[in-house]
Amino acid sequence: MGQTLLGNDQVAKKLNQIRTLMELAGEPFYKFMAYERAASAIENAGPLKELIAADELVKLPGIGKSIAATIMELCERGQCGLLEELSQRFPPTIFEVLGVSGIGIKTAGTLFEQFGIASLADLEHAVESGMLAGLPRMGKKSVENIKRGILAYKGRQNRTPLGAALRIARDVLAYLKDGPPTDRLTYAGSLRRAEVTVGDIDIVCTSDQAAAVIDYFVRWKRAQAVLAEGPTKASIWLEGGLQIDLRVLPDAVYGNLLQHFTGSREHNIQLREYAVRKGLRVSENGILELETGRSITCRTEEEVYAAIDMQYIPPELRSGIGEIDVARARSLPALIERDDIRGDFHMHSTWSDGRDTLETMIASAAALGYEYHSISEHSWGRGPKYGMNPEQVRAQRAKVHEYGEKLSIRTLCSSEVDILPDGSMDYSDSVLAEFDIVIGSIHSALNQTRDELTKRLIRACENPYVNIIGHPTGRYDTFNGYEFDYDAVFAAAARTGTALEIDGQEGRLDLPAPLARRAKEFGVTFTTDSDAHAAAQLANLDLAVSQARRAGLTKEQVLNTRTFDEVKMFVERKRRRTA
Ligand code: DGT
Ligand code: CA
Ligand code: CA
Ligand code: ZN
Repeated sequence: MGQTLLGNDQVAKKLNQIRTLMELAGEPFYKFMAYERAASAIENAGPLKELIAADELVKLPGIGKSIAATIMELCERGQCGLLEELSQRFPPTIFEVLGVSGIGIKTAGTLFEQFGIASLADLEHAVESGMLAGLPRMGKKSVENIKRGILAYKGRQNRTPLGAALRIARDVLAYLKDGPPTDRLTYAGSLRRAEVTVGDIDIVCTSDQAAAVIDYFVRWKRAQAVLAEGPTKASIWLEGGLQIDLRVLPDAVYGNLLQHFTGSREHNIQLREYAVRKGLRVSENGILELETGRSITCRTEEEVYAAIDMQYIPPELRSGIGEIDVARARSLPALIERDDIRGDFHMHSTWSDGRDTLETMIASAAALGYEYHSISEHSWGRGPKYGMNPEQVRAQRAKVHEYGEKLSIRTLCSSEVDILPDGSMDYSDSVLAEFDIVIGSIHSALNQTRDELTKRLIRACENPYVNIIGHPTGRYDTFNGYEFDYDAVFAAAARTGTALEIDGQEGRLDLPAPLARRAKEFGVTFTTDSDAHAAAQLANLDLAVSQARRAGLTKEQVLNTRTFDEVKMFVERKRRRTA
């Protein structure tokens, strides 16, 4: 075979499209799930080009001859017969409809087959005309859900996920550091506030050579177009339409500049209103004392907040939802910091669906300076390819300890055990009891009713051996997560001594910060985990910490800031209490 047109991620994306369209077309479960499994295998495999060259595609989990042929076709032509055929039946805009939360694949299928609803515009029209509400089995609540889903979908359009935006921001900062001299240089805006998605990337910088910096910035090789270019600011567009704004000002106002462009808009408006009552006018150029006409410039953000007579507010808390009052009363929590983290409870190796070997994962965790960590593979219900049976669990345990000792990192033997549809666990209690710590996660039957899901999660909390509920809402990219009675589950978690995870995997960030903030009110303990499926993804724990900060969590509320012995005590306490 000659060149490959598509890489792993693109092929996986197309396989997932096939999967969705097959389900839409009414194909049986086992058939379309085969493509989902194949997509996941490709995402986690080495470069396709090499696999194909070595004729090793069929060695991947869940990939037989026919799917392998589809994958090779995709690589070679960038397209395949199967997807072309399916695309004839469904227009590409059907994915807009599928992206609206509140609409499952079944509903989308019915809406398309019977009413020709094939795009977001069609769907909006059906809602507005009242046609949707007139359909059988379409209650008021479902219509409301779909309405909200449409709004959320539109809001998400053209926004970039936090993890991806951070990588681009680091690249552009590195590029700028190599250019004309700058004093201070960082990112601001929603990215610095660690919002789950960002509209654009805002870079602020101080330099006495603004013109040269701007000129260098717009010449970045990844800029597809220059949107604006002035003496102190410029905007560029990258491939795919992501915008980067740059502002350059003198170093004396760096604090004012950074504070202004970190936002949020709501936070800044409220801050200014409060400042005006104190006789101060706040802007990106400084703080003006209205009575004297004196201008206060701030080299740091801390000075800005001090000048307005309030406690420093960390960027992650600047949402304009009451933080200004709390800062005036000097009662902000001391937020958890990345340096407080002593370990990571959630990661996978090649023993389940991870991409790197057990030894690599443990060595990489040790290299991050962690005191402890746990490898938490999937339980056997995930199927023989990804899930481990109890014998494999025991075999792995010996290896984990062996590598751990060699690398002087404490190891907790763990598992990410499926919470079955009835709330029981995918291993028996006696197998669960052998683990040092257990994560319980929902991966199947996501379409249960709210009531069933609530009971399911509460029952998992009540299991004496379940210590952490993994990615509790199941949110993933544009899927908003399954619905359950949040308060009831949070209360159960607090009552039973079960921690709730803030999963840092890029698509997840689950619990979402607003729900974590709510759970905190119930006295819940949290974990911040990477859920890494490759060594490089261990860094995703940073994203989890950023979301914990947005939720206003302190280190005391997060289990993996505690020592190894304290973690053991947390586990023991629950076993004694509920066993
Ligand atoms: P995004 O980009 O939609 O994810 O959200 P932000 O918050 O990054 O918004 P962006 O990029 O428009 O502006 C960055 C910050 O700069 C924003 O949070 C507040 C400040 N800012 C920018 N333009 C204005 C403005 O015209 N008025 C006010 N009050 N603040 C502004
Ligand atoms: Ca922005
Ligand atoms: Ca901007
Ligand atoms: Zn999981």
